[in-house]
Amino acid sequence: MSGISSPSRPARAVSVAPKPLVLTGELIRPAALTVADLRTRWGQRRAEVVFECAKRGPQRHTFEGPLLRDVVGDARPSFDATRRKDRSRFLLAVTGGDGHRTVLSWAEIDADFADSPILLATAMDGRGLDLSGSQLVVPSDRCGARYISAITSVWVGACAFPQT
Ligand SMILES: Nc1nc2c(c(=O)[nH]1)N[C@H]1C(S)=C(S)[C@@H](COP(=O)(O)O)O[C@H]1N2
Ligand SMILES: [Mo]
Repeated sequence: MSGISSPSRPARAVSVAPKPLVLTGELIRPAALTVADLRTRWGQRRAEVVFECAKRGPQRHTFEGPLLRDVVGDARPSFDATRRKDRSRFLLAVTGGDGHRTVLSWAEIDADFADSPILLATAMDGRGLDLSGSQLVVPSDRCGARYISAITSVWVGACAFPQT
């Protein structure tokens, strides 16, 4: 029999799902979360955004995902949650898969301060981000630099003030 059909090569297991996003820093309950965790364990918000990229001009996307505040809040930052002044000392540093990193202040996401609906996206334009990793969504930013993609970690902690 000619034309032996060699069985097609099995697709290489594309289980290259990214490492879970690590919540670290001054937290009582640090955690490692997959995009599936972010989708199933917290309520999902939707954000239609336009941000400006310095190189590529305006970018329009629809994102879905939980509020960063809800996710990080469940990791229990080690501030006194009943004191606004204590919460206002805290920062968050978000790192992407390529090392791009940005900071937020806790007050940006805190309901008693700026109350910004910043998301940890689980989907962009209707496609799950399970294989690429979560993306930070900052609807109030005019520029795209803080829309960190392929998030690997979110560090939470008090600002290290210089000793005086
Ligand atoms: N991990 C990572 N995320 C990143 C960047 C980056 O260099 N690395 N660039 C930012 C910048 S400058 C912009 S404008 C947006 C671009 O998002 P887009 O590629 O989805 O349009 O991604 C942001 N997120
Ligand atoms: Mo950009």
